[in-house]
Amino acid sequence: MQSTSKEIFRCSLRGRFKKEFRHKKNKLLTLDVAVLGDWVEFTKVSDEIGVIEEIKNRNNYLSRKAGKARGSLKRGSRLEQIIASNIDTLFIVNSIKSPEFNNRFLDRIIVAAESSGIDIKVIINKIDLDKRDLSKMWEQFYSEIGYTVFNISATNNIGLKEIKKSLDGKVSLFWGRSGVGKSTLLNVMFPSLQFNVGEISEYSDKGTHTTVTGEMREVKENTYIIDTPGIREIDPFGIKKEDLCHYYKAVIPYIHDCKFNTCIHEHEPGCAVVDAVERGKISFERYESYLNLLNTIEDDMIY
Ligand SMILES: Nc1nc2c(ncn2[C@@H]2O[C@H](COP(=O)(O)OP(=O)(O)O)[C@@H](O)[C@H]2O)c(=O)[nH]1
Ligand SMILES: [Mg+2]
Ligand SMILES: [Zn+2]
Repeated sequence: MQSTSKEIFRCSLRGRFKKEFRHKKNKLLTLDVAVLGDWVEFTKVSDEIGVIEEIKNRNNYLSRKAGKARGSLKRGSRLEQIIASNIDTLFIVNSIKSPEFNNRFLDRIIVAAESSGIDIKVIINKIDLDKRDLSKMWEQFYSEIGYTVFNISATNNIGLKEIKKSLDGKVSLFWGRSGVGKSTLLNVMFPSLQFNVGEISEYSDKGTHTTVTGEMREVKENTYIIDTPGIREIDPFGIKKEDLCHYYKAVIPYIHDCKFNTCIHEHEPGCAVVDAVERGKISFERYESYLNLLNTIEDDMIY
């Protein structure tokens, strides 16, 4: 919902949308018709209520596979859950400790965002807990691949100015696991936000899904931020095995030199990627991350 005059309307959808949106082009069924970040046309019903008439085309959107429990159609099929649309920058928020830095998790988010063509920046929070300077090592690792990395401590207000500077005039989405400090970081940069801190989201105690909708706020003229509930797992949606390499920046320069154009860079003969790993041109860590994700795609046949 968005009106230029900054009034807030609670909108419902015209019924026809539900049918129209069921079949997306190359993808499976999606969970949501209108999503956070969408620009819409709506008719005013009252001062607070409206009906959405049109959803504008999305410049991009970030999604993942929805949890298996919800809305499964067939065995093995997974719905697409859109986190938000029309995003200028995705800040992937991690912490170096509590919870422990998890580069595999980060890589999965990177793949999801790269496949959507979204600009990515990496945040490593809680450096006040980093006794062994691991955050520096990871900063270097991800910088070398080509991502901007911010090492910060939200509670100690270290490194936040740099992040704040890069938000102007944009829609920025903050995404990452539960407890890494997304809400804290946003509250420290913009005290008026008052996002809840320390909330365990995504699953209730019984293990069922709770709402996973984020929240968009305008923090300055034309500057929007989206806080999201923490996530526990992320499987990028709709990525085929043969396409995965396109979302690994470090691997891309080599993929056209493979002997077979069907190469998925696993153990095919004449694979230029494997060769580059052996020659130290691609870090083994990066390659292992690639293989790790490749293996999880194997099980999802339906697109
Ligand atoms: N030590 C430390 N704790 C932090 C930092 N940033 C956030 N926290 C704590 O981490 C917990 C989770 O923060 P929260 O913002 O709710 O995380 P979210 O789930 O990603 O939104 C809270 O107890 C915060 O006080 C930090 O820089 N250092
Ligand atoms: Mg939060
Ligand atoms: Zn190859």
